[in-house]
Amino acid sequence: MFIMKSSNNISQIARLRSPKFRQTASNCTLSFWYYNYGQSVGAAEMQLLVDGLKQPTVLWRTYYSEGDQWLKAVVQLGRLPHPFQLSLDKISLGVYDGISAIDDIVFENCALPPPALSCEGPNRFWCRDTKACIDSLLVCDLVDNCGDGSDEDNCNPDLQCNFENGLCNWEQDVEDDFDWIRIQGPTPTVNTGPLKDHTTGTAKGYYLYMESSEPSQFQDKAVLLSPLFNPSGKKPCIFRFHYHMFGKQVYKLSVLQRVVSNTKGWLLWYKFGNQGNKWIKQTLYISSAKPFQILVKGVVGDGFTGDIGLDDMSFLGCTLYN
Ligand SMILES: [Ca+2]
Ligand SMILES: [Ca+2]
Ligand SMILES: [Ca+2]
Repeated sequence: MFIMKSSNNISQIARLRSPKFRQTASNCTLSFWYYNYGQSVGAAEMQLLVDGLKQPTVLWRTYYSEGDQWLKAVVQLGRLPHPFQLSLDKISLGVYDGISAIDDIVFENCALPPPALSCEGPNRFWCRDTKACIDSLLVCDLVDNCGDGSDEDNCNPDLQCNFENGLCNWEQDVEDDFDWIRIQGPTPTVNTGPLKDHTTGTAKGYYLYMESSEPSQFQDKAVLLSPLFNPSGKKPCIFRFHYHMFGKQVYKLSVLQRVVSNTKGWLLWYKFGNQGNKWIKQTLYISSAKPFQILVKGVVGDGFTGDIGLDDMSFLGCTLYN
């Protein structure tokens, strides 16, 4: 499928609509090949149109000529429980010629998990309606892995935050350089940051991000503080979170643990640099003989394409300290 732009059609939009799809599973991705070449070929974007949602969600964008070549785009769709359509929009710009084309649109891992005849063992969870047998580490992690929501039923709201209504029981540190920002849709700078949140996979959902543009400076830090937890018992306390580190100048995200007698804390995990335009889940096991707190620290890189996103943070097997 292709569009050829010539000098007599300025500022016209061509729109290709997909068939309607019913739903997708939590690991669903969409990939396609595209071509966008010409002196002023202009921009193209793919939008997600969800039933009952007025606002479209931008899934992918190309802004200008990318040379005489086909390139592959991979888009994370995740769990979409409502019917939806995709819309590919070609936005013409300028007066010279250009060609935009698309081919080989593929959905992967989008079917709901298959039913199991039985589901035994201490680390398994049997889904209520889909009868899928999933890892118990996926219970109460704010992702509908079952496809019927049963792994996210009866969870303690004090142990999870999807940022849809604020920071829950997390807090901004006041001894760092700046704060995490709660936002919907894309971050203000192009070619960095998420286009959508992780919970809903649409422009309606909220997430936190660390702004790397002015007035932030190289190595400025923004720290988010968890509530206090009781010492872990025989089993460790499990912390799950989703991060997004996309942009050439993305610097560092780290997770620390601290207790009252060691307020600087110690490093549990870190990640450096660009990880691609996708949300990634991380699971950490935490042991502590004393009441403890978790710190999530973002550090600004040397440039403005360094936005970092956070969403869907949850704890399993942990209890709040009063
Ligand atoms: Ca889950
Ligand atoms: Ca702060
Ligand atoms: Ca969210």
